[in-house]
Amino acid sequence: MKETNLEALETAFQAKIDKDIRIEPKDWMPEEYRKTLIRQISQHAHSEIVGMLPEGNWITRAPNLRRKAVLLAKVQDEAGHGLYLYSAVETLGADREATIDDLHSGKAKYSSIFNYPTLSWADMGAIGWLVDGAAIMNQVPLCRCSYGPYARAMVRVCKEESFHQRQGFEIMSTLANGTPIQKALAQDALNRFWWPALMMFGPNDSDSPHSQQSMDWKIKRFSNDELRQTFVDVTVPQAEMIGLTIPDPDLKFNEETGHYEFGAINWDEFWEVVKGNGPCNADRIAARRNAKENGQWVREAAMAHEEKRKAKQAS
Ligand code: FAQ
Repeated sequence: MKETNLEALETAFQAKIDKDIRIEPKDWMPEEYRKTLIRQISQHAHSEIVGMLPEGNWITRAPNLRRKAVLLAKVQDEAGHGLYLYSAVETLGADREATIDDLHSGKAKYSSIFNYPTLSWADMGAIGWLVDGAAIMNQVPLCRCSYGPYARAMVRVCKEESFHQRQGFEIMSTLANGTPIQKALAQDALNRFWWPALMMFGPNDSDSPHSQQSMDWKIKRFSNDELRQTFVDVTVPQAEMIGLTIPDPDLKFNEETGHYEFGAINWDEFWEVVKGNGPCNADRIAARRNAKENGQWVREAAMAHEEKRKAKQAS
């Protein structure tokens, strides 16, 4: 393509973004915009699917029928989110199977948070409250993302995530108001999930190579640090309300700024987990690989059935 032609296309594309006009799959887009979206949306899809594992582990051990039904529904919602997101990736010309193979080979990233173990029932509360809470904080602005299919998928995802967040907070609140042992379980879950939840928002803005371009393209509407701060400001009073303590001796409210100041995040831990060396990375990938291999016969049977149906219809 001629230089001037390309420049004109790029200018028209940015003008659309600046006017908040959505970019749709058949519209012209810069290759880097397409690549950025494929990267982010596929990582997001993988996170939803891998994110089913830590909670799936507790479905058979939920303390009563109501809790079991709710947890089952939540984990199924996450599968649904993964499916919308893989479909959104396909609208960009990416091959779904290839993106999944990248997850299984360790090439593709997924959220660091899902590489931590779920040790007690209280972890189901902490995940809903903190992990879904952080996910909503990050995903509500994505409903206004410049890429149409991603933005539309996020609307439904966010509605479901907000139910997830509330059910998690309700578990935490029940445990925190229960026996001393139940309260201790809730506090222990908060202690283990607090810092990994803050890491979910990604590196500090000064160390985030993609943020500026993604903000210029209105893929991201707020920076990693802005969203993390909002999450802390919203979540600390919730912990106080149910009598739990945030595990951060440096946490304090700044009257002047109206924000909570918090302690240093352990970025070495974050990057180790992202690189594949977290407590559960190997287990998570092995579980996904097994699911694909063990499900092969189901896919083959479904295809054979479809072929038979088509042949019958044709005759
Ligand atoms: N974990 O330059 P940035 C959920 C990577 S869904 C692993 O700041 P960007 C629902 C990043 O990819 C949770 N890697 O990157 C649920 C990049 O690496 P690359 C997932 C991370 O894209 C709840 C590098 O670091 N949500 O929880 C992480 O501008 C409960 C540099 O970073 C989404 O995916 C991390 N935490 O900003 C399910 C939302 N953070 O690609 C089950 C959509 C950063 O160059 C149970 N994604 N990295 O190799 C986003 O909003 C963005 O992609 C960010 C990162 C904010 C995650």
